[in-house]
Amino acid sequence: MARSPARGVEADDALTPARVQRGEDGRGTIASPFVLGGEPEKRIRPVLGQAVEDLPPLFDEAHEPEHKLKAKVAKVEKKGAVSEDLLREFFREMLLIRRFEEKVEERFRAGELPGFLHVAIGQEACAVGVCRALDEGDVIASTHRAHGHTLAKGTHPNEVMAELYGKLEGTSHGYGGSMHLYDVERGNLGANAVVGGGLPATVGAALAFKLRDEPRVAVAFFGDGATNIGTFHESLNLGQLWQVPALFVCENNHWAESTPAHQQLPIEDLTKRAVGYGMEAMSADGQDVEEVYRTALAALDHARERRGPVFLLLETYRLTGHYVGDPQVYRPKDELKMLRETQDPITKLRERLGLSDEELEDADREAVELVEASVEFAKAGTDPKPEDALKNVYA
Ligand SMILES: Cc1ncc(C[n+]2csc(CCOP(=O)(O)OP(=O)(O)O)c2C)c(N)n1
Ligand SMILES: [Mg+2]
Repeated sequence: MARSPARGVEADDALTPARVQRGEDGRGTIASPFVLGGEPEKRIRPVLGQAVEDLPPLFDEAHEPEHKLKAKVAKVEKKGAVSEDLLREFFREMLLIRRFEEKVEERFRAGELPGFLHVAIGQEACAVGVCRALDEGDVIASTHRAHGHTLAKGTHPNEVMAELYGKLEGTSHGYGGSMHLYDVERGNLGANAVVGGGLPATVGAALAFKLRDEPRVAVAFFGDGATNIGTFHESLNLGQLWQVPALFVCENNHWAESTPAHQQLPIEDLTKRAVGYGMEAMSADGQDVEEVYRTALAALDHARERRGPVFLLLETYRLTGHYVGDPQVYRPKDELKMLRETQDPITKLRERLGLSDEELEDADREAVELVEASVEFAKAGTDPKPEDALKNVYA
């Protein structure tokens, strides 16, 4: 673990600015990451512990320097007010995610999809509201409930579906499946089967942005249950100490598997989690995509302007089981029915926009066609060769 800054040195100063010396291809060294007043500060060790020159050379294409994340980072124009046109786009995206996940459930039950799947039906406004507020060059890390985040971050449904079918054409070339959807090219650092697993990677990415003086933000999605995990606390602690441009998005759906909030959380207001770290906290109604979008914009601005990381709490609802096939015996049936009737983010937006039946049918047709095409694409995909099973295993 990195040592604290030397006494008398502000945490912020200790990390500014990393004088990054890289060639065009992103290779090169990070020389003296902690340069205070132009002179290396000897009492402070590099966070990474070891100069890059000391590391063994990279040997595999999979470890290409910086991947493609160093792409375009400049933010040119600020997003304006939320127009009706933009909200209609959000509606189409949310509907696409919903139809995609319903299809995933259907195909899983039909025995076509291997593995273990979690859908985020009911949480679409969180994925779309946050991802649409991002700038090009921002990155996200997702959870075990990752389909919506992945689609909202720009991965084509064909690639996501192909991954669920275990095909080479999938986002992780069939090696990952639902809980390991990666798309580094589109700034997606991946889904995570390990609860809380995405947070440390997010802090790492945000630290890199800070050290390279890039105007980018790294975003971690995670659930209420994940706020009980060590990596959550370690990540908030170091993220705040180092003042990295990170956004910690808590999707509070009030359940962790079959455990309700009151059996796993000692506090109701999860923004208090951030208080212990002195971190800025914001919250929004996670069923209202406009509110999520607006709040995420403010939070991202805060982080991007180097005013520190933000904890963003989204109150949301899981309008389905924990996993596909979950009989939900632990949950009152009428509660679920009531939530479906009153807390569906897609119905809410439809009402907000006053969409006609015709407009709804039009959007629905588009979503269904894309989803059907993704299934066709996936089924026609290539099965990985058994002899390649260990190809990308490093340890
Ligand atoms: C480190 C770790 N502990 C436990 C699990 C088992 N597990 C999978 S999902 C889950 C619940 C997570 O709840 P939350 O973070 O609220 O996310 P949600 O499922 O509600 O989206 C648990 C405990 C795991 N995958 N990883
Ligand atoms: Mg939860």
